[in-house]
Amino acid sequence: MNKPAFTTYDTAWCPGCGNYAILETLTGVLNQLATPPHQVVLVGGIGQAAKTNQYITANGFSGLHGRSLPAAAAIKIANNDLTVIVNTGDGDSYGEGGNHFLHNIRRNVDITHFVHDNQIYGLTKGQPSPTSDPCDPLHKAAACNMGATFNPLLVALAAGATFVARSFSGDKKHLADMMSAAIKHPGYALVDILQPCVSFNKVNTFAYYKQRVKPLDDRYDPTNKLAAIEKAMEFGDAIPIGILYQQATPTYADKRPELFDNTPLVDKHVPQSAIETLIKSYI
Ligand SMILES: Cc1ncc(C[n+]2csc(CCOP(=O)(O)OP(=O)(O)O)c2C)c(N)n1
Ligand code: SF4
Repeated sequence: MNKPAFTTYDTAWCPGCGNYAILETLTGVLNQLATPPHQVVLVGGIGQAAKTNQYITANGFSGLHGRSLPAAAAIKIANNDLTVIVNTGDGDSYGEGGNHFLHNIRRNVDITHFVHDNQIYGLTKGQPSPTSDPCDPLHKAAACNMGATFNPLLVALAAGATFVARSFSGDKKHLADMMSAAIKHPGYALVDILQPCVSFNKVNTFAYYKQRVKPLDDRYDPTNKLAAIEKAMEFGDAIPIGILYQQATPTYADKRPELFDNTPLVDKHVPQSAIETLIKSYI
């Protein structure tokens, strides 16, 4: 049997971490898609989830904390032939990278964003992240939000995202379906993946999510934005998983055809005189 194109390296994650299932599922999904590893770029910021790109045999780029999305968008704009996938945490995506999260959605560059959402900052040992549960007298976890908990799916919908989904690292079949659909979606695609952190989140555990996740039923219409907004507000005893919203909308490439003709930007010939004129215009 041929060796699969995408394989993994040893990781530095804790035994039992939800990130393992995400790594394994992503590797399987990439092997099923026809894109060869040299045309795939995995991007991360900083954090445990952000290390994913270091553990798969594809191109990788690690940005600053919170800066995975602008790097990913720039890579895609520079070379439209590449499949660009971000794997990073809830803190990196919605906290430090919150501003990029919002404005990247508006641009609708064709990149995929997998958020490993463990509802805490894992790498820095368990501080609350934007998605941590609200603090209440019965909350036993050290990490909880004194303010309002951030709802990433609702915010993504409000900002105009055209692919918004949730999955769970404990359901690999569901996760593979979501990942595959998100990568194929033209435009920015968000999958918020519930990912237990076994070392620092003792409340939102594997069993906690397993009990609560409920796949959307077959009658659910993912093109109905108002229904999606309603679904996105459900997060408690029942947590809906699946594609909450998907719509075909012009992408950044559709709106800037001069940048995305048959020759990727990175391969276009720019005469030296044009570069010199540009530099002189700044002096
Ligand atoms: C500008 C900046 N602020 C803070 C940090 C410290 N820091 C590193 S990772 C991290 C949070 C990671 O949490 P998350 O993105 O949820 O990923 P996880 O480790 O849980 O996968 C923080 C605060 C940093 N590296 N850079
Ligand atoms: S600290 Fe948590 S998120 Fe990080 S590797 Fe360990 S279990 Fe996973």
